[in-house]
Amino acid sequence: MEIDSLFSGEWNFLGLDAKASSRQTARAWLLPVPYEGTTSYGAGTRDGPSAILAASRQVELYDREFGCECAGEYGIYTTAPLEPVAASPEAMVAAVERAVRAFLEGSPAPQVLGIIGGEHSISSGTARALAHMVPDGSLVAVQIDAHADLRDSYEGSPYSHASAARRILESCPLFQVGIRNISAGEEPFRRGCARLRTIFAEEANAAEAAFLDELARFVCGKNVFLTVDLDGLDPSIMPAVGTPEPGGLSWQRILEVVRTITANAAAVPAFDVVELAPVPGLRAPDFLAALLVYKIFSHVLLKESLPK
Ligand SMILES: [Mn+2]
Repeated sequence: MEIDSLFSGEWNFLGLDAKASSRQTARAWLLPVPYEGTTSYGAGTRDGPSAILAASRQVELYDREFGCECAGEYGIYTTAPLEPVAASPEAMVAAVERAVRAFLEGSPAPQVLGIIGGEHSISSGTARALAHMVPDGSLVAVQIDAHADLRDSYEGSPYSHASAARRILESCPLFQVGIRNISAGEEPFRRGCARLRTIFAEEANAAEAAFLDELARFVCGKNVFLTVDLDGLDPSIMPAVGTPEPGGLSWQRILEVVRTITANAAAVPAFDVVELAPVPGLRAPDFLAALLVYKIFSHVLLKESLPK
Protein backbone atom coordinates (compact mmCIF):
# COMPACT_ATOMS: atom_id res chain seq x y z
CA MET A 1 0.00 0.00 0.00
CA GLU A 2 1.23 3.46 -0.88
CA ILE A 3 1.90 5.45 2.27
CA ASP A 4 0.15 8.48 0.73
CA SER A 5 -3.16 6.64 0.74
CA LEU A 6 -3.13 6.70 4.54
CA PHE A 7 -3.43 10.48 4.54
CA SER A 8 -6.57 12.41 3.76
CA GLY A 9 -5.20 15.23 1.65
CA GLU A 10 -3.37 18.48 2.09
CA TRP A 11 -3.02 20.16 5.47
CA ASN A 12 -4.06 23.59 4.39
CA PHE A 13 -7.06 25.89 4.72
CA LEU A 14 -10.20 24.05 3.51
CA GLY A 15 -8.15 20.93 2.72
CA LEU A 16 -7.74 22.10 -0.87
CA ASP A 17 -6.05 20.02 -3.55
CA ALA A 18 -2.62 20.95 -4.89
CA LYS A 19 -4.02 22.98 -7.79
CA ALA A 20 -6.40 25.11 -5.68
CA SER A 21 -3.77 25.70 -2.97
CA SER A 22 -0.80 26.46 -5.24
CA ARG A 23 1.43 29.34 -4.19
CA GLN A 24 2.08 30.10 -7.85
CA THR A 25 -1.53 30.74 -8.79
CA ALA A 26 -3.58 31.40 -5.63
CA ARG A 27 -5.04 34.91 -5.47
CA ALA A 28 -5.70 34.50 -1.72
CA TRP A 29 -3.01 33.66 0.81
CA LEU A 30 -3.57 32.75 4.44
CA LEU A 31 -0.93 33.41 7.09
CA PRO A 32 -1.33 31.69 10.50
CA VAL A 33 0.09 33.72 13.41
CA PRO A 34 -0.15 31.61 16.59
CA TYR A 35 1.00 34.45 18.84
CA GLU A 36 -0.05 34.93 22.44
CA GLY A 37 2.07 37.34 24.44
CA THR A 38 -0.07 39.88 26.23
CA THR A 39 -3.43 38.13 26.77
CA SER A 40 -4.90 39.23 30.10
CA TYR A 41 -7.81 36.92 30.95
CA GLY A 42 -8.80 33.73 29.09
CA ALA A 43 -5.70 32.33 27.43
CA GLY A 44 -5.44 30.02 24.45
CA THR A 45 -5.18 32.23 21.35
CA ARG A 46 -1.93 30.51 20.39
CA ASP A 47 -4.11 27.53 19.45
CA GLY A 48 -6.48 29.63 17.33
CA PRO A 49 -4.85 29.17 13.92
CA SER A 50 -4.54 25.39 14.16
CA ALA A 51 -8.18 25.13 15.31
CA ILE A 52 -9.33 27.26 12.37
CA LEU A 53 -7.31 25.17 9.90
CA ALA A 54 -8.70 21.94 11.39
CA ALA A 55 -12.31 23.19 11.31
CA SER A 56 -11.91 24.56 7.78
CA ARG A 57 -11.62 21.02 6.46
CA GLN A 58 -15.31 20.57 7.29
CA VAL A 59 -16.41 23.74 5.51
CA GLU A 60 -18.36 23.08 2.30
CA LEU A 61 -16.50 24.54 -0.68
CA TYR A 62 -19.72 25.29 -2.54
CA ASP A 63 -21.21 28.62 -1.45
CA ARG A 64 -24.88 29.20 -2.35
CA GLU A 65 -24.48 32.97 -2.18
CA PHE A 66 -21.95 32.85 -5.02
CA GLY A 67 -23.28 29.73 -6.71
CA CYS A 68 -19.86 28.10 -7.04
CA GLU A 69 -16.97 26.43 -5.23
CA CYS A 70 -15.38 29.78 -4.52
CA ALA A 71 -11.96 28.55 -3.41
CA GLY A 72 -11.57 26.69 -6.68
CA GLU A 73 -12.18 29.95 -8.57
CA TYR A 74 -9.46 32.02 -6.89
CA GLY A 75 -7.23 29.56 -5.04
CA ILE A 76 -6.02 29.81 -1.43
CA TYR A 77 -2.40 29.18 -0.48
CA THR A 78 -1.76 28.54 3.23
CA THR A 79 1.70 29.76 4.27
CA ALA A 80 3.80 28.31 7.06
CA PRO A 81 2.88 29.83 10.45
CA LEU A 82 4.74 32.97 11.46
CA GLU A 83 7.09 32.01 14.28
CA PRO A 84 6.14 33.82 17.53
CA VAL A 85 8.80 36.30 18.70
CA ALA A 86 9.25 36.02 22.45
CA ALA A 87 11.43 39.11 22.91
CA SER A 88 8.56 41.60 23.19
CA PRO A 89 5.12 42.38 21.74
CA GLU A 90 6.77 45.20 19.79
CA ALA A 91 9.19 42.76 18.16
CA MET A 92 6.27 40.51 17.21
CA VAL A 93 4.38 43.40 15.65
CA ALA A 94 7.52 44.24 13.66
CA ALA A 95 7.74 40.61 12.48
CA VAL A 96 4.13 40.75 11.27
CA GLU A 97 4.83 44.00 9.44
CA ARG A 98 7.85 42.46 7.68
CA ALA A 99 5.92 39.31 6.73
CA VAL A 100 2.95 41.23 5.33
CA ARG A 101 5.21 43.43 3.21
CA ALA A 102 7.30 40.48 2.05
CA PHE A 103 4.19 38.64 0.89
CA LEU A 104 2.30 41.51 -0.71
CA GLU A 105 5.39 42.95 -2.42
CA GLY A 106 6.83 39.56 -3.39
CA SER A 107 6.45 37.52 -6.55
CA PRO A 108 4.14 35.73 -6.80
CA ALA A 109 1.98 37.85 -4.51
CA PRO A 110 -1.62 37.41 -3.40
CA GLN A 111 -4.39 39.83 -4.27
CA VAL A 112 -5.57 39.51 -0.67
CA LEU A 113 -3.70 38.29 2.40
CA GLY A 114 -5.75 36.86 5.27
CA ILE A 115 -4.15 36.48 8.68
CA ILE A 116 -5.46 34.25 11.45
CA GLY A 117 -4.45 34.84 15.09
CA GLY A 118 -3.35 34.79 17.62
CA GLU A 119 -4.07 37.82 19.71
CA HIS A 120 -5.17 41.21 18.51
CA SER A 121 -1.84 42.94 19.18
CA ILE A 122 -0.55 41.59 15.84
CA SER A 123 -2.97 43.75 13.82
CA SER A 124 -1.05 47.01 14.06
CA GLY A 125 1.82 45.33 12.21
CA THR A 126 -0.45 44.71 9.23
CA ALA A 127 -1.75 48.29 9.32
CA ARG A 128 1.81 49.62 9.37
CA ALA A 129 2.83 47.42 6.44
CA LEU A 130 -0.16 48.52 4.35
CA ALA A 131 0.39 52.20 5.17
CA HIS A 132 3.85 51.93 3.57
CA MET A 133 2.54 50.18 0.48
CA VAL A 134 -0.58 52.05 -0.66
CA PRO A 135 -0.81 55.69 -1.83
CA ASP A 136 -0.74 58.26 0.98
CA GLY A 137 -4.15 58.82 2.52
CA SER A 138 -5.79 55.84 0.79
CA LEU A 139 -5.66 53.40 3.73
CA VAL A 140 -8.50 53.02 6.23
CA ALA A 141 -9.20 50.29 8.78
CA VAL A 142 -12.44 48.71 9.95
CA GLN A 143 -12.42 46.94 13.32
CA ILE A 144 -15.06 44.55 14.58
CA ASP A 145 -14.62 44.15 18.32
CA ALA A 146 -16.33 44.17 21.70
CA HIS A 147 -13.56 46.38 23.04
CA ALA A 148 -12.46 49.84 21.99
CA ASP A 149 -8.78 48.84 22.43
CA LEU A 150 -7.83 52.53 22.68
CA ARG A 151 -5.49 52.40 25.68
CA ASP A 152 -2.17 54.06 24.96
CA SER A 153 -0.54 51.17 26.82
CA TYR A 154 -1.67 48.28 28.96
CA GLU A 155 0.24 46.32 31.59
CA GLY A 156 3.39 48.14 30.55
CA SER A 157 3.18 47.56 26.81
CA PRO A 158 2.05 49.96 24.10
CA TYR A 159 1.69 46.87 21.87
CA SER A 160 -0.79 45.02 24.08
CA HIS A 161 -4.01 43.58 22.64
CA ALA A 162 -5.80 46.30 24.66
CA SER A 163 -4.00 48.97 22.61
CA ALA A 164 -4.62 47.41 19.18
CA ALA A 165 -6.90 50.16 17.89
CA ARG A 166 -4.75 52.94 19.32
CA ARG A 167 -1.75 51.61 17.38
CA ILE A 168 -3.75 51.10 14.16
CA LEU A 169 -4.83 54.77 14.39
CA GLU A 170 -1.16 55.74 14.06
CA SER A 171 -1.30 54.28 10.53
CA CYS A 172 -4.78 55.26 9.29
CA PRO A 173 -8.34 56.34 10.15
CA LEU A 174 -10.45 53.69 11.87
CA PHE A 175 -14.13 52.69 11.93
CA GLN A 176 -15.06 50.47 14.91
CA VAL A 177 -18.19 48.27 14.95
CA GLY A 178 -19.82 46.41 17.85
CA ILE A 179 -18.00 48.09 20.74
CA ARG A 180 -19.59 47.52 24.16
CA ASN A 181 -16.62 47.72 26.50
CA ILE A 182 -14.65 50.94 26.90
CA SER A 183 -12.88 52.30 29.96
CA ALA A 184 -13.27 55.74 31.50
CA GLY A 185 -9.71 56.52 30.48
CA GLU A 186 -10.37 55.73 26.82
CA GLU A 187 -13.53 57.83 26.42
CA PRO A 188 -11.89 61.29 26.26
CA PHE A 189 -9.47 60.04 23.61
CA ARG A 190 -12.29 58.48 21.61
CA ARG A 191 -14.34 61.68 21.66
CA GLY A 192 -11.38 63.81 20.69
CA CYS A 193 -9.98 61.68 17.88
CA ALA A 194 -11.09 62.95 14.47
CA ARG A 195 -9.72 59.85 12.71
CA LEU A 196 -11.96 57.54 14.70
CA ARG A 197 -15.64 56.57 14.37
CA THR A 198 -17.15 54.16 16.91
CA ILE A 199 -20.40 52.30 16.31
CA PHE A 200 -21.42 50.92 19.68
CA ALA A 201 -23.15 47.56 19.89
CA GLU A 202 -26.73 48.89 20.26
CA GLU A 203 -26.36 50.80 17.00
CA ALA A 204 -24.51 47.94 15.30
CA ASN A 205 -27.32 45.52 16.20
CA ALA A 206 -30.24 47.83 15.33
CA ALA A 207 -32.62 46.24 12.80
CA GLU A 208 -32.28 49.02 10.21
CA ALA A 209 -28.44 49.01 10.38
CA ALA A 210 -28.24 52.68 9.42
CA PHE A 211 -24.51 52.67 10.16
CA LEU A 212 -23.85 50.61 7.03
CA ASP A 213 -24.44 53.72 4.88
CA GLU A 214 -21.84 55.57 6.89
CA LEU A 215 -19.47 52.60 6.64
CA ALA A 216 -19.95 52.56 2.85
CA ARG A 217 -18.92 56.22 2.67
CA PHE A 218 -15.95 55.62 4.99
CA VAL A 219 -14.47 52.85 2.81
CA CYS A 220 -15.53 54.28 -0.58
CA GLY A 221 -12.57 54.24 -2.97
CA LYS A 222 -10.13 53.32 -0.18
CA ASN A 223 -7.71 50.50 0.51
CA VAL A 224 -9.27 48.77 3.49
CA PHE A 225 -7.69 46.71 6.26
CA LEU A 226 -10.45 44.72 8.00
CA THR A 227 -9.56 43.47 11.46
CA VAL A 228 -12.02 41.11 13.15
CA ASP A 229 -11.62 40.44 16.85
CA LEU A 230 -13.98 37.49 17.19
CA ASP A 231 -15.28 38.79 20.54
CA GLY A 232 -17.14 41.40 18.48
CA LEU A 233 -19.60 38.60 17.73
CA ASP A 234 -22.17 37.62 20.32
CA PRO A 235 -20.89 35.01 22.81
CA SER A 236 -23.96 32.88 22.02
CA ILE A 237 -22.30 32.09 18.69
CA MET A 238 -18.69 32.88 19.63
CA PRO A 239 -17.95 31.80 23.22
CA ALA A 240 -14.34 30.79 22.44
CA VAL A 241 -12.75 34.14 23.23
CA GLY A 242 -10.87 35.46 26.25
CA THR A 243 -13.53 38.00 27.27
CA PRO A 244 -16.98 36.99 25.96
CA GLU A 245 -18.99 40.21 26.32
CA PRO A 246 -22.76 39.83 25.85
CA GLY A 247 -24.62 41.90 23.27
CA GLY A 248 -22.47 41.29 20.21
CA LEU A 249 -23.03 41.03 16.48
CA SER A 250 -24.97 38.23 14.80
CA TRP A 251 -23.57 36.11 11.97
CA GLN A 252 -25.85 37.87 9.50
CA ARG A 253 -24.76 41.32 10.67
CA ILE A 254 -21.04 40.63 10.37
CA LEU A 255 -21.60 39.38 6.82
CA GLU A 256 -23.48 42.62 6.04
CA VAL A 257 -20.45 44.55 7.27
CA VAL A 258 -18.15 42.45 5.07
CA ARG A 259 -20.40 42.94 2.02
CA THR A 260 -20.60 46.69 2.60
CA ILE A 261 -16.81 46.92 2.72
CA THR A 262 -16.10 44.83 -0.35
CA ALA A 263 -18.87 46.45 -2.41
CA ASN A 264 -17.54 49.96 -1.78
CA ALA A 265 -13.79 49.76 -1.18
CA ALA A 266 -11.23 50.17 -3.96
CA ALA A 267 -9.41 47.12 -2.57
CA VAL A 268 -9.02 44.98 0.53
CA PRO A 269 -5.34 43.98 0.39
CA ALA A 270 -5.38 42.36 3.84
CA PHE A 271 -7.64 41.35 6.70
CA ASP A 272 -7.26 39.44 9.92
CA VAL A 273 -9.46 37.28 12.15
CA VAL A 274 -8.01 37.14 15.64
CA GLU A 275 -8.53 36.11 19.27
CA LEU A 276 -9.99 32.63 18.80
CA ALA A 277 -9.21 30.74 22.02
CA PRO A 278 -10.51 27.24 21.26
CA VAL A 279 -12.57 25.46 23.92
CA PRO A 280 -11.85 21.71 23.88
CA GLY A 281 -14.87 19.77 22.65
CA LEU A 282 -16.67 22.89 21.39
CA ARG A 283 -16.40 22.93 17.61
CA ALA A 284 -18.94 25.56 16.56
CA PRO A 285 -16.75 28.62 17.25
CA ASP A 286 -13.79 27.15 15.34
CA PHE A 287 -16.09 26.36 12.43
CA LEU A 288 -17.58 29.87 12.50
CA ALA A 289 -14.11 31.42 12.38
CA ALA A 290 -13.10 29.20 9.45
CA LEU A 291 -16.28 29.99 7.52
CA LEU A 292 -15.87 33.70 8.21
CA VAL A 293 -12.34 33.65 6.76
CA TYR A 294 -13.66 31.83 3.66
CA LYS A 295 -16.57 34.29 3.31
CA ILE A 296 -14.23 37.31 3.51
CA PHE A 297 -11.93 35.87 0.84
CA SER A 298 -14.91 35.18 -1.43
CA HIS A 299 -16.44 38.62 -0.97
CA VAL A 300 -13.12 40.31 -1.70
CA LEU A 301 -12.34 38.22 -4.78
CA LEU A 302 -15.74 37.35 -6.26
CA LYS A 303 -17.86 40.40 -5.43
CA GLU A 304 -18.42 41.04 -9.16
CA SER A 305 -20.35 37.77 -9.40
CA LEU A 306 -22.94 38.81 -6.80
CA PRO A 307 -26.28 40.35 -7.82
CA LYS A 308 -26.20 44.13 -7.28
MN1 LIG B 1 -11.76 42.50 21.85
